[in-house]
Amino acid sequence: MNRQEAMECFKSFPIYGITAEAMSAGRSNAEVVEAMLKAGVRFVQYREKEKSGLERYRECLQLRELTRKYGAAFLIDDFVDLALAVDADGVHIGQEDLPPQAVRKLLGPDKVIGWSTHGPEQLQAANALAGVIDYIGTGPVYATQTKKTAVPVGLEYVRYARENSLLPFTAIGGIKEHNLQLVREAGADIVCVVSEVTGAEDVAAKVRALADIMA
Ligand code: 3NM
Repeated sequence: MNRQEAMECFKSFPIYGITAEAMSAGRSNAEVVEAMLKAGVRFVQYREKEKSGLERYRECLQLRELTRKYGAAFLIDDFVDLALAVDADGVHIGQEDLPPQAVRKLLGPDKVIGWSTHGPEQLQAANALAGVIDYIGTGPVYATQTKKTAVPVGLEYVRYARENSLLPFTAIGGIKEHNLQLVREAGADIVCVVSEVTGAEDVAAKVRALADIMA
């Protein structure tokens, strides 16, 4: 799929899926991702910072095949080379990674770039890069074990993004079934819910329950 089609996937379902094998109750990323896809997730990010390059590559080949089968977009966290090698639909980068312009140069014009932002100043920088990047992450809304060093920015930043972002955004960080309604009310149309989904006993049922709250 092209960049525009991938962004249509981003907007087409309220739950953005991210892998976290260490928090997947012993299941493989492929198993968890397939359950997400069956429940309607259309935008999946591979995020595994601790594995070897070879392990990541092998796993992404498998996930690329799986996401294609379900018509879902597939993004890679951080690794531009890996994204190119497996023909992913784009890359998600953080504030400490290669700058968006450099990533765009490497990826060319037809891939999605997502950028994590953690406050108004970074959101304004993202606005200035509209066209280079396609969407932003806004978080962490709440404290999270998935990214321990990150300082929570609260619902206030979700409200700020709703009012000020020129780009589509996804709220992230510590979002659970029990606080999702508040995140939605603060203005998020799309949410990344990582450990609450990957660690759920029934991943597909959890995704459906979250999507119902967002509906
Ligand atoms: N990025 P959970 S917070 C991967 O704020 C990530 O940019 C964040 O995991 C950011 O849903 C986060 O398990 C972790 O809290 C989200």
